[in-house]
Amino acid sequence: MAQEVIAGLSSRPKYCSPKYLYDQKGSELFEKICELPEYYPTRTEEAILRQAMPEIAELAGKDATLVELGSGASRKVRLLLESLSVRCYLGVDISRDFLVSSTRRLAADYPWLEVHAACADFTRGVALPEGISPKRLVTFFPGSSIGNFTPEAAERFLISLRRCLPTGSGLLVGVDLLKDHAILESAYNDADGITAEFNLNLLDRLRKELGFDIEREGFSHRAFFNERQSRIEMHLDSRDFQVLSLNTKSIRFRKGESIHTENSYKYSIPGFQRLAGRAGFSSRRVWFDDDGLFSIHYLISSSR
Ligand code: AVI
Repeated sequence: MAQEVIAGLSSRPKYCSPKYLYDQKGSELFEKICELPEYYPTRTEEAILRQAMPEIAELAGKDATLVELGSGASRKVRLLLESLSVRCYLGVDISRDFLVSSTRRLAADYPWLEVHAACADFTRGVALPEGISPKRLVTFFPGSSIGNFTPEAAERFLISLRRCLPTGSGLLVGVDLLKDHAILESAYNDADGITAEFNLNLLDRLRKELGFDIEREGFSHRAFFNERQSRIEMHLDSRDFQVLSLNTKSIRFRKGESIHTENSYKYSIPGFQRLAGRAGFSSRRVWFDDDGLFSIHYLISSSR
């Protein structure tokens, strides 16, 4: 983490991988974001899932193994566990304590389910742990987390995922859709400032875990829609000129210079299907809400 963060802060423009937003506090703040009135993706995706469940169950078939990427609080997967015929569940998340407590709760609530947890950075690729060799595998990647990759990285990620899945495996993936910019921007600039807290928490983490002399008071949260790139960008803007130091390393900030902390790409349905197709996944079914806010795709991995 130290190496990656220093490399990001030493480059121009400065950036930090969004995966570092998710320590225990960051994961809790993200759960709060999901409840915000402005943050439409979570409730919209849940409503689509509920409606689509009979069809998803049919596509997934009997006795499936369900792998959830970025499982977080493992809330949405409960909808699947209650409607699909699932024998085995594997939650994968980078935030260890959060993962352990949420998969423990799942194991207690569904005693018939074989529950596994893997603390892993799935952005580096995915491999199934030993002992899991499913006949039918469905990977669940909700929340439009795929939008936090650049399209090129999303394609590479899907290719690496496909390579470790048996041919014909299902991928159920939530994808946020392009829409009115005002709706998008307010989802990342909520009135209660929870998204700002989530972003600024990264600085607390750099101070506590890496020993940076960095204070959140020196920065402010900024999020906007970049139309050309079709993405929301989240930044931490330096309020003034400042020099941060870590051991012998010093990092200078101009007033207004930012750390780019996250991209959240927004797709059209055909645009995402084309991307998935290039990665060797064919589209079986896509569901979306009446307002066209969010989509859920059921894709199948091919053999190539
Ligand atoms: C996890 N990910 C899909 C969220 C998003 O919308 O890009 C993270 C987030 N960042 C700010 N608000 C939510």
